[in-house]
Amino acid sequence: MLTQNIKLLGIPFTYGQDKSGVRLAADVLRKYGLVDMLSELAPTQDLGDIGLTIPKSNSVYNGIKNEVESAMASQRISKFIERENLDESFLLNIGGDHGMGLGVLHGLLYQRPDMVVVWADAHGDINTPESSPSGNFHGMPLSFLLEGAQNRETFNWLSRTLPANKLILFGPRSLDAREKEIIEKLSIQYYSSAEINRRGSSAIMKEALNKADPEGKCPIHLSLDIDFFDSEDVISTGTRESQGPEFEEVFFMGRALSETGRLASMDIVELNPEIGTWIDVDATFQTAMDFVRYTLNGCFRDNLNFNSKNQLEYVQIAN
Ligand SMILES: [Mn+2]
Repeated sequence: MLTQNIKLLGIPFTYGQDKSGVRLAADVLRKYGLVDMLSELAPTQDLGDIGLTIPKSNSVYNGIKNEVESAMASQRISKFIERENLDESFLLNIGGDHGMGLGVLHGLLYQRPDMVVVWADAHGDINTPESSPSGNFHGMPLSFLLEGAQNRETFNWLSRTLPANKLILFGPRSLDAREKEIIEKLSIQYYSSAEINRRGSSAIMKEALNKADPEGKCPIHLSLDIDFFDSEDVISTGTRESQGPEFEEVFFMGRALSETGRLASMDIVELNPEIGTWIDVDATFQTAMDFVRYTLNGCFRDNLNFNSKNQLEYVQIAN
């Protein structure tokens, strides 16, 4: 499956953690020229930002902060993605915090039920509401996708789950004890940053994809939490962790995925322009731009006849 064009979607989801600056990331990337950059690679349509205007209550219910808001926003994201025609489109989602991952993947599973998910992150994001030390929803989206969580009243609209063998956890180095138990119980593929630095992203990714999809047929989704980068390399994000992958290994991961010809969607989340000095913010957003260009260039490198004047018309979504 080869995608022919790019759809860009901003998802200003902030309910998964305490810092509101993540809502601004998509617009900051647009100011950095993201749409023009994408348009040089393939016809690009900017779908605008999904309107997530439910006020944040900061109340805790059943172990989750902002449970009702998170559930409503997740459902809205899922519905939006279900209804979008993605037959020939690469979907690029800009967060928002990583709590948006539940709605994104639930929507994408409708379109691409056999997809493989690479979750590149300093953390596991696989806590259940019961196991989470913080109650922050951005540490839970994977547990909801794997187990369903339909038993929770606010999430009873969930109708799809991600098979555990289709998930690859790439780079976590800060796992809670209960998260390790869940990963072992479900036999989820898991590669630490230390292993990435020892063996290299490319070799590991080939092995991991081969295990998840031995026939090499399934579309791939990359969910990149910018805190996957080492805490020295990327500053403007909410939960930095040291001992991350070498800077270039992150890019090699992107290239290894694009070279399969099956990378069909990607999230970039947890960019926060309100954290750090302006120099930190600039470096962080430039790094995100570089990663997107490097990776998508690999996806669309065969698109030699593309002329950027073919750019699809800009459409502002109605909310
Ligand atoms: Mn994350």
